[in-house]
Amino acid sequence: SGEDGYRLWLKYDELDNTKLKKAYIKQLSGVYLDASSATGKVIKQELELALPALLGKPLTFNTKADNASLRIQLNQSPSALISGDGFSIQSQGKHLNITANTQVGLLYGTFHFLRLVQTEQSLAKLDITQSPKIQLRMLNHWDDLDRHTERGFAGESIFDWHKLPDYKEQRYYDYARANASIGINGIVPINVNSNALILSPAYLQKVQALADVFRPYGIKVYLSIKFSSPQQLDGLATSDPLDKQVQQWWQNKTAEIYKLIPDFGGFLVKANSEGQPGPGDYGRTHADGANMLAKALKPFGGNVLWRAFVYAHDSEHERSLQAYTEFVPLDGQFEDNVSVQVKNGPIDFQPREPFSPLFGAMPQTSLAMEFQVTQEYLGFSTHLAYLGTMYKEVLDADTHVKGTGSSVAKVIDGSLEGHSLSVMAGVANIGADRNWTGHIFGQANWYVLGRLAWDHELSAEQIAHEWVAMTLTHDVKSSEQIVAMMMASRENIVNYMTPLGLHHLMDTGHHYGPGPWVDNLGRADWNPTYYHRADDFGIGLDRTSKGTNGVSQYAPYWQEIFSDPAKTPDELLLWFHHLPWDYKMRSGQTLWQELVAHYYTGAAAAEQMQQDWLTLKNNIEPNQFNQVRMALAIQVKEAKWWRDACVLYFQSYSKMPLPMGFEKPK
Ligand code: GCW
Repeated sequence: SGEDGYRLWLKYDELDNTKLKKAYIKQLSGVYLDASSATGKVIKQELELALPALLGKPLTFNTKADNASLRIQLNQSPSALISGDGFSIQSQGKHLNITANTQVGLLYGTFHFLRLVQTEQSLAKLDITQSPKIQLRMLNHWDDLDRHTERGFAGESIFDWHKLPDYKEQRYYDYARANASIGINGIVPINVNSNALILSPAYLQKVQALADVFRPYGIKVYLSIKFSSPQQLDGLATSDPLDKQVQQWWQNKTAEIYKLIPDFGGFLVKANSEGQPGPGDYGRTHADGANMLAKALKPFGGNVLWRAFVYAHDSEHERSLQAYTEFVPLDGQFEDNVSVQVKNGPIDFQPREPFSPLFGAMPQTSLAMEFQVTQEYLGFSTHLAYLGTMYKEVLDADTHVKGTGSSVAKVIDGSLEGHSLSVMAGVANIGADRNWTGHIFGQANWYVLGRLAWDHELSAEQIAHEWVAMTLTHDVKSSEQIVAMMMASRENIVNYMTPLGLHHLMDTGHHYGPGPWVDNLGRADWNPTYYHRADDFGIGLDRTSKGTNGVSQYAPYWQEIFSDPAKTPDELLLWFHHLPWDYKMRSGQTLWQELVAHYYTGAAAAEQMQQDWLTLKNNIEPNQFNQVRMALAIQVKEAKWWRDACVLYFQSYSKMPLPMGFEKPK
């Protein structure tokens, strides 16, 4: 059918379950909604697009609520059972009522209702009430103004700044629909390695045009800003956050923005990290910088998202320690409209890292979660990695800072310390490719990010099932097979890239493919050898008190576990310990044997995934089938490349034979 993935999970192909379709048609004989608001119009459009297509029958709109079977209406007085843009979907006799306290809540309720139809759920006796667990659910694009996308593997940026503000691509609307359907309500269209130009009057008009497109979908625009903008744009002598003129400049600029965009979301800032300017240039702290912006935004209701991804060029601290050492002393100093945005792990979006020790360590500060959706270190858009399992692993991790049950999710959603500002952000994997994400399965990572930001208690598996049903197939056996593939996919990659807690073995700069031997880069902590420390004795980075003492940044509960190789979970063993090649593992095998086994298991699993996919040929649309088939062929080849490169390289230190059962790499 030429399906190329453009329609994402909003395909709305006619249901082939005729019995169910008949039941739906009966239950959905007429729709009542008030489409007078901009969001109301969007709801109506979506229903007009979706229901006739799904049901193969034109849709009737009723002018009176009494006659309609599906009724979409604001609560007459706000319901206390719902918070924010939450919604209810309830059966009432022959009616199905979608209610909310806000227009955007109605839009979310409508998308949830459509999801029930798309995933072929019964519409009888519904009693659903949902509110978002996290307030700001965001996508961060690392897109430059010239449409280059940093760490983007799906074509150039979807944002065409040249043609804005006058030319508004259909793609912007479809992007907004997709985001609204999963509850994403904030986007940052430009890179954190920012460009001061974005705050110039000409560009602000372009931003305004985007904000106008997104508003009816409940999506606010935020901007990454360059901390040196006052100097770069208007020739001020300094950008020192304690300078009165600089503060005034930001206040004026903020007022200028809100004149154009009354619901502007705020600023995202990467400061004093990887060459970006920041308050540190003037001997000021991150809190000084963030608070200056926060004060400018506060009168308008805007927020500052201040990133904790810092590692100073002159620091003596091991890189994974630096965010904590710089930020924890500032706890309590940030304005209440600031959230400190922390990457999920202490280094940089590796296939597996422990949770960042910052989570739980700044009780007086709102902490935002930054996940990476784009697969910078996970095989770009050619390797199939469903990241739902990884996000869940981090969200469910127990920090133990306030005893058992102090999960990272509770830190993020504000419930652990009583913060009202809560944020989850994903670094987008979206580009101008026809299928948006390069790999069809990359769409699932965009999807799961939004779904978990809405409700982090959903399981990765349940979300995968939804996505498969809406995107690929309703065939029960096939879906189960695909979901199983997805659920195992990230661990497979960990196995053939960085098993047992290894990390940062990727080749330099691009981060694609193996480079464990690289040891000649300008900074010690850019070199893979710095992290794996393979030598004649053994392998791994000692982060106990005898080593870098990274363990000291965790709660006592984890310190005890991570300090002892016998207690450290296998999957993080070499993150925390440097151990001899013949170290006895839980399995009874030596470390060397087990390391090799992981590499081989991972590569074999990639091959298995390819075999499994080929069996699905008749149940997947040919174009989607072929896209995935070709990507899997690349993945299989490259999984072996990873396996062989790493095993042979590490063998040059272990000097041990490959364990029985594993052939010599060809
Ligand atoms: O993961 C690293 C990337 C950089 C990125 C940086 C960051 C935007 O390699 O490309 O820059 O992190 O998160 O700021």
